[in-house]
Amino acid sequence: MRRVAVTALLALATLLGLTTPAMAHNVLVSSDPADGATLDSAPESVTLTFDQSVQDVGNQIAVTGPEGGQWTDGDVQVRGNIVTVGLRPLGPAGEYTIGYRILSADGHPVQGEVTFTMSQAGSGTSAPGDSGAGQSATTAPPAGSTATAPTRAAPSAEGDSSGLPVWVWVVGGVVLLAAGLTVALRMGRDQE
Ligand SMILES: [Cu+2]
Repeated sequence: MRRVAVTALLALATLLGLTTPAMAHNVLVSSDPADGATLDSAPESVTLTFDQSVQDVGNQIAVTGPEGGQWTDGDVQVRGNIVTVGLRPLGPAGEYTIGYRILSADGHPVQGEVTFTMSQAGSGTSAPGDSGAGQSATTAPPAGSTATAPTRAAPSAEGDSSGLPVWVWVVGGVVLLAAGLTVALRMGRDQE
């Protein structure tokens, strides 16, 4: 009867072991500029480094200045786990917010923010027409929005798996374990 409990434990361990890496979203490891950095000269680009490869589909980085303008220049580039975007020459001193939304290796979008502060004003001006159609693609979407994600970035499989949150797997594992132990205990009692 011990063997049944051991089998149940092994099954649970296997289940968690196999599913945990596949379900883990990308995590931002570092950035340049670093989060919270104070700079006296403007960076020419933003680099975000993640712990896993980023899928090169529909990634967005928006850099919002202290007065609200947008400061990215050009398209977002992906190289493995590194995502970069160019910057216009920066303008006013103050806090800039790097908002990102990238497509995780597991197919889920991951978004977050990094801020840095310019201690001295530059001579640049923010991108014109912040509300224009051309700029909306580089503006960070509101939390929870999928409207701006390209359709390719939202395959039905993504919706399916995101509809099955981690707690379902955890509860499933616990139920499996409990069932295994119950069977093991019952069998033990029957034999004694
Ligand atoms: Cu995920």
